[in-house]
Amino acid sequence: MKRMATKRICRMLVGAPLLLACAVFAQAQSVNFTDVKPTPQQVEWQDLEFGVIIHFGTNSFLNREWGDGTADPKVFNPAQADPEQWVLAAKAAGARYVVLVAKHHDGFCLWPTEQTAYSVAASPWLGGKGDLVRMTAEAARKHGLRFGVYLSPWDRHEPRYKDPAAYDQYYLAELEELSSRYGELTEFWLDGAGSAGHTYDFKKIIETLRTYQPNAQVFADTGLFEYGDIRWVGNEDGTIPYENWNVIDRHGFLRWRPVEVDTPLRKQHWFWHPGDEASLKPVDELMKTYEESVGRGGQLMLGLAPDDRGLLPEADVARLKEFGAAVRARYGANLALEHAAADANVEGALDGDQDTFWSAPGGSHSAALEVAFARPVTFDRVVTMEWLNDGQHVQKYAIEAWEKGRWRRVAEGRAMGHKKIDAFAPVTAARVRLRILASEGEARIREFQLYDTGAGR
Ligand code: FUL
Repeated sequence: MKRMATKRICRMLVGAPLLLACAVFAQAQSVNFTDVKPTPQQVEWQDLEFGVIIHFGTNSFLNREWGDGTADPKVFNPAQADPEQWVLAAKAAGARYVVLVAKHHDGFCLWPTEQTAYSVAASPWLGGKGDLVRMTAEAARKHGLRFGVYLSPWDRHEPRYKDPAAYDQYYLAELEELSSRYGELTEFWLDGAGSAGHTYDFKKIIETLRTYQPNAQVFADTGLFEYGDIRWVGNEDGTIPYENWNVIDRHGFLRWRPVEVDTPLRKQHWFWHPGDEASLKPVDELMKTYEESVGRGGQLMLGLAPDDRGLLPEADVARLKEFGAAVRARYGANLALEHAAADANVEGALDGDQDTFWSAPGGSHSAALEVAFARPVTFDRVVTMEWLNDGQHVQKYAIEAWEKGRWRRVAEGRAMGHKKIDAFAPVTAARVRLRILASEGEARIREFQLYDTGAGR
């Protein structure tokens, strides 16, 4: 808006020297972080909250994490490869999308690409007729999950890798296959590992992807930041440091770059390794990861690894199911739904419907959203969700409970964003309020939810 106004003023002014003045004037206008808004695709992607990334390939047969590109394709021979089993296990955990590593750093392709012989087509699996990208995409869609791919730029097999221009052509042709043959890609993972010192034509890569997949969200780590729509958190521990803001500054430009945190289900390992069951993360740890990723307004990407049969191990499947059940047990029964009558505006935050929201008075910088109950309720968690379509507005907030004739603060925070989980010792009250202590532009709250999780009791 501000920029359009500047243009209009500049058009009214005549004369070349004034061009400079216009440029300075435009520069001088500060852009606040709340002026930066997400794209509709970013908003939609943020609503997915939780996805899985699947690593499977020759490494799964050779007890390796980073293959060196010399593995014989003949080692890839899973007797029971079943992407539907992977997808169902992910769904039971609550995941809403699946990213398949179509090519890892070893260069082995999980689809029968026309660009190299180093693929499933050269393996004995299904007589060389198999296509794991297709099978996984179809399984995901069949069960209502979105699909995406990881195509490693770093390639330790392909001889053309030594010649950046020739390798770009190779990578672009692979990308064209992936983005034109398998339906909609929700996420495209651009991994930076191993690529230091190599030059890629990332501009062309993104251009090619966008030709076929205008809505795909490009995941990129900080080194490739300008090509991404979403950013890597910077660790693989499953934690998003708080505070987490969606708008970050890069070289003086503010950009909406929501964060994704990737962490494997088995500690340290993205691929399956034999005898590694002890590294399967316990439910408590997964819950902590969930609360420190989704609960801090970011995206959780959990790594799953089929074994040398091509199946997720039974223990992993069971753990995913337990984890999904634990999240539902904690965050399935929203006590705010039992509130006493509220006006239509407040109702927007209490109705459990993420498509409606409470709006603080227009232009306000502070406000309160109060909820009353017919009888006192006991709760130890509050989940708040900000309506982000118009930007991230809430800069400081508090949760307060009415106790013994006064408001007591039980939690406070700064960034709220897509979803914020606040935990505290159990509180029993018949009135609870969310106080917006500072917002740039009026606060809009999609959900204000209360839970009694019993955690730590
Ligand atoms: C990293 C890779 O080096 C790991 O092997 C794994 O694929 C992880 C998801 O991304 O950068």
